[in-house]
Amino acid sequence: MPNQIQFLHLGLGAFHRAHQAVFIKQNIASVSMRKSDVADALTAQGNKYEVIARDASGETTTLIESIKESLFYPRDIARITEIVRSPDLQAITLTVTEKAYKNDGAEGVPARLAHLLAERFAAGAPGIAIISCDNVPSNSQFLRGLVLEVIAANGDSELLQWVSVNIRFPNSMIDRIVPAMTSSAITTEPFNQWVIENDPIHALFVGSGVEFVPDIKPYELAKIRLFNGVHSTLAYIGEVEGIEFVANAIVHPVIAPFIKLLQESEMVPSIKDTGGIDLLSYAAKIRKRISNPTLHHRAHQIAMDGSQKMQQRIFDGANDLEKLGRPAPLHAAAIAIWIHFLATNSEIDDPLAFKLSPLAQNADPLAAVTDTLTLAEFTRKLDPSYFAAIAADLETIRGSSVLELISNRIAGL
Ligand code: CS2
Repeated sequence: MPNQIQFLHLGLGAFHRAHQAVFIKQNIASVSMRKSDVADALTAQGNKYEVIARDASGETTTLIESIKESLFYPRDIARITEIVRSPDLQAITLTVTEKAYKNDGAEGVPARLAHLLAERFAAGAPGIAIISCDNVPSNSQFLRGLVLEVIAANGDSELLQWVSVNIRFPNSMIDRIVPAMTSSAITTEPFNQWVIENDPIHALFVGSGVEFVPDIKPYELAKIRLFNGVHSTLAYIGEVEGIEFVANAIVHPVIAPFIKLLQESEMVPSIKDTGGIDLLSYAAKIRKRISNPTLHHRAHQIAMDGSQKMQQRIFDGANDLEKLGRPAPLHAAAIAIWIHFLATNSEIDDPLAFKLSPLAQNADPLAAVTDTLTLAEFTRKLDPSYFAAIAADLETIRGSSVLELISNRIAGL
C-alpha cells in the first residue's frame, strides 16, 4: 500500500530538509530534479535524518520524519505522476533556486509543472496550492505566469482554463540559514520562518508555526533586500578579500559598519510600505544571525549565481531609491564590488559568468560597468544613472582595494 502523500516537494536540497520538512507535519514526497544521489541516500536511510540547530549558546537536534519518499525526476516519473493524480495531494512546494524561474524547454521547472498539472486535470482530481519557497519576487505568482505560458504555447486551452481557476499560487517568504551540507546531518540556525499569503492550505498548518498574512510584499522585500542583499554583498567582499565565511566578514571592523549603514541608510528607506514591520530591528536581527559563528557559511556558496540574485537583492532597491530621489552610494559600491569579483575570480559558479566576466574585465571602468549591467538577459535592469558612480568605485577598487572603498564610504567620502 503506497503512502498517502499530501505534499509533493520539488528540489530536495538541504534547505528543504531544514525548512519545509520541519514545518510540514503531513506526508511529503520529495523530488530531486537534477541528480539522484541525495534522493537515493535519503531512501537508504529510511528518509529519516537529523537537523542540528546551532548558535553560540548551544545546539538542539531534531529527528525529521515527514519525508516518506525521496524520488528522482524523471527516473521516478511513474510514482510522481501517481502522487499528482491522487486526490490526497494538497500542495506542491518548490526550492529550485532562482535560475529555474524561466521557461527554457521541456526539462525546465515550469514545463515539468505544466506536465504534472495536465496529469492531475486528466485524473479529474481537485485543485491544489503551488507554493514557491525561493527568494524570488512574487515567487509563486511569477511561477504561475511561467506555467500558464507553457500551457498556452502547447495550445491546451482546457488545461489553461482549469489551471487558471483551480490551481492556487500563494506567494511565500522563507527564511533559515542552511549552509551546504558536509555530513548526513544538516546543520542550521535556531531561527526558522515561513510566511505564506492567505490560502485555504492554512488549515494544514495549524499549530505549525507557519504564518499566514494577507499581503506578503513587505515580508518579501524586507527578506530579499535586508537579508539576501546583505548576504550577497558580504559574499563578494569575502571572495575578493579572502574571507572564507560570512560570519567573519560581518564582524570585520571595516565591513561591519558598512553593512549596518547599507541597511539603515539605504535598504530600509527603499521599502516604502513596511506592512508594520520594524525594519531597523529586523535589520539588526539579520546581522546577528549572519554573525552566528557556528554555521561556517561560505562566502563562496552565497556568491553563486549572482546574475540571478543581484537584480532583486540590490538593483531593485537602488532603483526604488532613485525613484524616491534618494542617493544610493552604498548600493553602487556593492555593485562595483560584484563587478570586480566577476572580473577577477577564477571559480565563478553562475550560468551567465561566461558572458559577464569578460565584460567586467574591460580596462575602461565605465565600459566594464555599462556592458556588464546592460546584459540582455537581465530582466530587472539597474537605472543607468548609477553607472558613473559604480565606475568610479570600480576604479577605486582596481587602484587600491575593496576595503579602501568601503572605509571611504563609511567616512562619507
Ligand atoms: C543565501 C540564502 O545562498 C544564498 O543566496 O543568501 O540561501 C540565505 O541563506 C537564505 O535565504 C536565508 O533564509
